[in-house]
Amino acid sequence: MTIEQSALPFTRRSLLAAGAALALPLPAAAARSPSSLAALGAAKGIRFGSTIGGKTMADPRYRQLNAAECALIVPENEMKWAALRPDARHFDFRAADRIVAWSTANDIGVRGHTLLWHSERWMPQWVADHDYGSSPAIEAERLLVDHVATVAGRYADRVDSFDVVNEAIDSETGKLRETALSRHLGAIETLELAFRAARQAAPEAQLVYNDYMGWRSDEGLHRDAVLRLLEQLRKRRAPVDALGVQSHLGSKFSDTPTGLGSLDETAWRRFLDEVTGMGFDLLVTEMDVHENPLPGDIAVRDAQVAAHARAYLDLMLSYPQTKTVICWGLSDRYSWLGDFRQRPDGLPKRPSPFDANYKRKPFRDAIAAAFNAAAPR
Ligand code: 9MR
Repeated sequence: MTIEQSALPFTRRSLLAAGAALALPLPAAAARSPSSLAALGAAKGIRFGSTIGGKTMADPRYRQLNAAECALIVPENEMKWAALRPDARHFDFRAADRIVAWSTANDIGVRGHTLLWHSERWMPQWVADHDYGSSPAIEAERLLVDHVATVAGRYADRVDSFDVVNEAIDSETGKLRETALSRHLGAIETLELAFRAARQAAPEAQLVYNDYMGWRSDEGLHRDAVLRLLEQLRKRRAPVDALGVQSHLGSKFSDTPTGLGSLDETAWRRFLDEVTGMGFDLLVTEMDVHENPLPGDIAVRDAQVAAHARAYLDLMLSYPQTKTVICWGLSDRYSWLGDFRQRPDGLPKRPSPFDANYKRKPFRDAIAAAFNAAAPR
């Protein structure tokens, strides 16, 4: 197995060479019709996108759907440490390169996710087991800065927005998580370092803090903690441009058809007002609707998912700072939610804008309608 170790930036030419292995290209610009979500969003200054990678990258119909609807893609897993870093010395860029090459050939933008997932659980085990030596802070800093500089530098030509840090807060306690890196560097220092290294490696890119705080009433602790974190990062002059609002909507807790949870729109607007008041842009980075607590009947369920998504997008797009909307997958066939806490009635999940056979659902039309109703930005 060859492992790509080069830290050199990836040129367009090598990207295209890497993409030649796939049946490429689709005439994507032509494939995106004026009624595509990409075009409807673009008419208002909004970039619409979704994830690709793994099984979805291997499915030609999914790739085609993606190219037809999206102006932007995010590798679902392929730019995470767990995918790029077999160990402390090597990088394996093959899967990420294929996605970037495909997006280039199809005239689709790319977001990077994520330069640091600040959660021990989602980092490769070797990061915890690593020998940090007699000057552990220096070694932790070297490891982190080397990773961020190498990955952000490699893709700086093609990726104009990075989730630099993902999910740094424990939503149960509101505290910053502790990781192998932060044990040596300090938590806020670790995050600040990641942002500084990203700015240096990709000076033109939008740098984003990405998290899953949302508009449900039970998410107040998480919202407050995110605000405190953003304030701290601002105070330290860390180069953070925007907040990524993941937008995994719905409730994962209810096993009865009780609806999508109790919302606190006032608190949510207050939160967004504070974030934008500090000068941050907003992105919807991972939208889907976890519909376990909705009735099984497909027409009823799809209509409620769509209504929920529409209300949410109308609110988010009422902020001119929201210029990117990304779904975490386009088709029910592949959603991560399919593997996550089955519905109590055992029916297949329907959290995405297209069904398992790539047929558009009311959720897809709700996104289109929200774009049509949005003010230009
Ligand atoms: O959808 C992703 C799933 O395939 C991975 O197994 C998982 C762990 O890497 O991450 C999922 O994506 C997550 C994203 O990276 C961060 N926010 C929550 C997403 C859904 O769990």
